[in-house]
Amino acid sequence: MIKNKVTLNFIQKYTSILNDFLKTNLPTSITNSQLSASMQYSVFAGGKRLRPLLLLAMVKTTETKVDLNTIQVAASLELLHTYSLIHDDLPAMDNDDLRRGVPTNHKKYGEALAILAGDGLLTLAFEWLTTTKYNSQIISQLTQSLAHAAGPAGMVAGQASDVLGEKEQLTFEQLKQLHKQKTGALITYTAEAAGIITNSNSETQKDLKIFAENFGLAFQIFDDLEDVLGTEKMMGKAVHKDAGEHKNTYPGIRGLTQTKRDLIQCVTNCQSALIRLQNSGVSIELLQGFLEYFQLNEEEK
Ligand code: GRG
Repeated sequence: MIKNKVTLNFIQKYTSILNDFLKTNLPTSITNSQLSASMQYSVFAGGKRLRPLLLLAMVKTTETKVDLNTIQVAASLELLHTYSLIHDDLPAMDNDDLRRGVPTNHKKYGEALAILAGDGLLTLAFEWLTTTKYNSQIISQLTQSLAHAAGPAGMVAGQASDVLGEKEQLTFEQLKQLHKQKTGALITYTAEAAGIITNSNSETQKDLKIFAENFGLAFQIFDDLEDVLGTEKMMGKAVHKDAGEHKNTYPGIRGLTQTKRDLIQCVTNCQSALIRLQNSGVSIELLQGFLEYFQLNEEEK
């Protein structure tokens, strides 16, 4: 999928560092053994670690060293992301049996424990975020930014619009807003967090944010496209589900051809933000490699 050597090496190195951090610190943070098994099941179910990796890549791009505190902030984001997936899969929400090719949390541990595993991961994310050795101003800014991104003006609002909008046809603008909140907010947080940690100037922070906002939208558009074009084997989860459930999706509202154009536009916007960053003197190769994620294979084009 991704061929850029700089990005590939970075992903390999930091996925391993993130996984080690999670393996060391997650079990010791939970006191109930069944809850622990349920939380660990989803955290170690084979996620790509995309959000923490993006956060670390942005820190690196601004030529700031990634240290253990940065890893802890990145890992806390993965906990929060995992909570959102567990709750999203529940019968009351998307009612999914498979995620990442294995049974969803509630299928394996039951609904009660799945809800609690999500609650545990959400709250632990903030515990980890607030116990780094960054100074109190950075911690306070990171906490506010993550709470805003994940909460009722961000991801939770997007999920509410999704669940409530299922029975009606959304307009394109409503769909874009839904995606911006549901999937985009956490990805945009990666840029905000990197800006806070590195104390970057306002132009750099602005361009990182434009990159992340467009990356987030591209990510959701790509997921919608794969749901139409991909196979269950490729995706590790049920596909063609959105259309079957009359969900509001990019292909459903925009049509396939325009959806592919929308994806290309988002990637172009990401590239323009990177060029501006490059003009300010930083190397953009690492972040450029992440854009290769959005390549459709030959049959899908
Ligand atoms: C339950 C409050 C609440 C929110 C759920 C993000 C979300 C909100 C639901 C996920 C819906 C979904 C499947 C969107 C498609 C894009 C997406 C977020 C996919 C999952 O993220 P990946 O691909 O997952 O990064 P991995 O498995 O790699 O961790």
